[in-house]
Amino acid sequence: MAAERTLTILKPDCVKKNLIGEVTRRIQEAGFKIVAMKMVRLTSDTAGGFYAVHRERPFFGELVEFMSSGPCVPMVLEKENAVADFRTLIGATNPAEADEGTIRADFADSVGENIVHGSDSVENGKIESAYFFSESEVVANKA
Ligand code: RTP
Ligand code: MG
Repeated sequence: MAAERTLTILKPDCVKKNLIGEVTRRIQEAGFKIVAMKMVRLTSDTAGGFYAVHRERPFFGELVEFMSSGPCVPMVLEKENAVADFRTLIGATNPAEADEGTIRADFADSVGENIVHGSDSVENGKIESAYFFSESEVVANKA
């Protein structure tokens, strides 16, 4: 059976701070295999669609504005227990509460601008991966 997958996005702050390499290195060092990757500039509509679950939250407008403020780098990652292990690697949503040595603790400025996204369930990982990647863009899906 294929290992579990999760969807991450290196958010616009990660790209602006020239941290694509460092964050990707940490992800790979932690044992995640990158099976899809691209750089995209989200629009308000595509950012809002991705985070539609947060539509009614007070921070939604800010979130959409931030996520469409510059290019970002979505990736599909594969590893045993990928969803939970990735959220451990990135740390809590608010970097002030994130464990020492996590990606958000080390690089994020605020709860809003927190460097990376990670899917919160296997099911959402599948939905989120399909939001960015067609079947043929996920290399491991090819024969
Ligand atoms: P993500 O979905 O990006 O991986 O983050 P998460 O699961 O740790 O947090 P979630 O509750 O899903 O929130 C999604 C993103 O919304 C922004 N946010 N801002 N200003 C605020 O209080 C606030 N709360 C959340 C963050 O960018 C968060 O990652
Ligand atoms: Mg979330």
